[in-house]
Amino acid sequence: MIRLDQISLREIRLALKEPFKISSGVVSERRILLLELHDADGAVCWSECVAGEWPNYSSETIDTAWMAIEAYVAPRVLGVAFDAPGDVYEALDRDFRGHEMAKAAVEMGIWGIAATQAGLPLARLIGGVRERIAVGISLGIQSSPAALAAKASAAIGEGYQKVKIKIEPGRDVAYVRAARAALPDAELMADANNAYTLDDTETLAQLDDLDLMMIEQPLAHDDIVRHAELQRHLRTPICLDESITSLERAQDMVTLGAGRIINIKPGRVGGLTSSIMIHDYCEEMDIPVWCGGMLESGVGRAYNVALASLPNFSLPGDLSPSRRYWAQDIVSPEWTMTSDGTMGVPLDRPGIGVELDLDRINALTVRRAVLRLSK
Ligand code: OSB
Ligand code: MG
Repeated sequence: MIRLDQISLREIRLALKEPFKISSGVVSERRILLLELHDADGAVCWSECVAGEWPNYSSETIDTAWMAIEAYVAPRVLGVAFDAPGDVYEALDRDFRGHEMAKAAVEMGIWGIAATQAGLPLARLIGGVRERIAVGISLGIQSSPAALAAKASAAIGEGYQKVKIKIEPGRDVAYVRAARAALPDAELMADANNAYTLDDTETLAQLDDLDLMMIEQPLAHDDIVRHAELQRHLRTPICLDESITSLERAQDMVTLGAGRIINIKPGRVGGLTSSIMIHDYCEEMDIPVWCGGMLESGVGRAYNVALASLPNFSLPGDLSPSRRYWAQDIVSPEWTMTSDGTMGVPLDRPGIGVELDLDRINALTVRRAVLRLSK
């Protein structure tokens, strides 16, 4: 049984090694919302809310998530007894629309608490089967096709099993073509973050000649129907990211033929239970899935790694090692990748598998709140 008696929120600032540019915005320093959850029996676990600085990926931001956790999520879990962590998703979904990232941060932390209580690694508690997971890299929009080709080649040289190329109108076909010319055999894909409309079908169809694994979220962030139309004109599989916010949206994608692959981000779908439901459904429907990323610190990464150890996560995730993002992560051990492009799933200890560097986190903290049951 789980019954939380305290959730501490804090915001830390962590500078990315280099700015990360996507079609809808650029970020140089992450504002990261960390949660420290306390169970009444003494178990403690940390989690991370993946909401960004601006509402350019989804409508949520770190500021809306902070407010939503304080005002709506925490009151639904503090002091409430849950038999199992799998019960939390429904309790947060009922008569409570949206705010998936805010909900997910708490829901995932409760899974972390449950793993700690059970004495199991989180990956095992959720049914993970892999000891190592395949790692890809997501490259932000670069200044020129040549700069992109150089970055992509360096990444393949380091062992990454997949290179994802961010594109936007005017920085698409020529960029991807340059990467393909440099890397004839590499697993390449593109991610448009909603930058196109059906009027761009001809441009997107040119990518068909470049042998991409998939094109991620070319059309609007909440669209399914137009993606189905676009998929009819493309040989390359469409992968949906932003549009898949729940199991029902995954079912819509499959029913309408709006895509053939799903990028699962637990923050986007309301947590691990929802992620597992989407994973299981896709496995039944023969839809491969992979774990997306939101430039997480080592805390959020722990949950992604556990999730990616499930059987149908058959494609490399956006799950790069700590050093790809940060001069120094906030966890130990840091997340590392071996030269075969894999990352180990921590299986040697209960819980999320990493320790937090509290001194460092305190030094990086710019805002705190402690939420308790008001008695
Ligand atoms: O669309 O997958 C995306 C980062 C922020 C917002 C959206 C996306 C991304 C990434 C980063 O691609 C992947 C990573 O964490 O390495
Ligand atoms: Mg994406």
